[in-house]
Amino acid sequence: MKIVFSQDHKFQDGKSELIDGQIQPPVEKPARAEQILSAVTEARIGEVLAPAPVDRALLQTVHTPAYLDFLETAWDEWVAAHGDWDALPLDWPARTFTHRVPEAIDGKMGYYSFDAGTPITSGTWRAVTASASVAATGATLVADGERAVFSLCRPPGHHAAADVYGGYCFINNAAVAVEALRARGFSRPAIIDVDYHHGNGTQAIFYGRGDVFFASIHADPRQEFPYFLGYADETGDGAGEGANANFPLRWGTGWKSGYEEALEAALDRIAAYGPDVLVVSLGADTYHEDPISQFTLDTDDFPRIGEHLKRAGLPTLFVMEGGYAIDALGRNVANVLSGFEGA
Ligand code: SP5
Ligand code: ZN
Repeated sequence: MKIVFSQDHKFQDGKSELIDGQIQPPVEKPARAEQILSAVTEARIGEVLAPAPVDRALLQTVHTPAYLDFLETAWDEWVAAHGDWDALPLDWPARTFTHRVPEAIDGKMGYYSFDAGTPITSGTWRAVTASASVAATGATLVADGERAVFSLCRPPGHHAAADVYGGYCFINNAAVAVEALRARGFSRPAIIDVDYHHGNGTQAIFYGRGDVFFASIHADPRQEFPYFLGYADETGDGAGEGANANFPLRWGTGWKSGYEEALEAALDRIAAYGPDVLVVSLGADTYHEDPISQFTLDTDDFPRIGEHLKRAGLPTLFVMEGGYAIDALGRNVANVLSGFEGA
């Protein structure tokens, strides 16, 4: 399968994230994409193509104009206020507060974010628009008739909602891909999110709509980030009722202890929806050695994910999300893709 990749991912290279009460070097770093690229090249998954630039109009089918303006200008406003250091929010409009947009950059960052683990840097806007272009170009290739394409996106996207960033995500690449596919005539896209964390942003973007199905298999939000979305009783709203399916699993879940069963159940729900194209939010942070995650999949389990996805029998776009066990990340991702190709 063809691979879409942009070197511009490297412009998102933060100095710090707040994790476990400490300011630490970011878990989400450029070496991730480099490892994945070298592993898929070594595994001969397919030709690597550069993306075409993404249109602002396409981004605005997913995100609000005010949010995109904020992301584009946040770094300059932050530097003017505080100097040249990663921009991290510190205050949020929790219950009891208004939801006005303040003038101060710190207030705007709190308004538009949901965690302090996602630094805005000098290169964030360039990297996140490149990542979205990788997703959009992958969608174009699928619309042009490719059976499957891998959009090697970085930064990831599935935690980002219409006007909220967090979880290392700024622009929701999978949602951008869905809108690009819809613009090319697909009318019933389904998304399956196999990242370890719930795809809260993607769910929120499509929650009120019946024309896009969203299924997510992830760590139980009672135990795990993002904590406040991803429960099994979230089934969609209004026209979207029945078009959202969450499969939360407990810490420690492995292939035979719940993961395969949930994957089959999610794919059954997708088949019942009757989609015409599949977008896979592909995270490899389900791996047992992932430094921030608590599932127990092994390297040999990842091809099985690809095999199950292939059986859906749909044109398929893989969009890269999380995965932080840097030494095994590339192999685990390549294994999903080769499992898909071989099935
Ligand atoms: C795209 C993606 O995978 N984003 C994940 C963002 C997770 N951020 C919160 C991490 C909290 C980790 N807590 C456990 C740390 C173990 N020392
Ligand atoms: Zn994740």
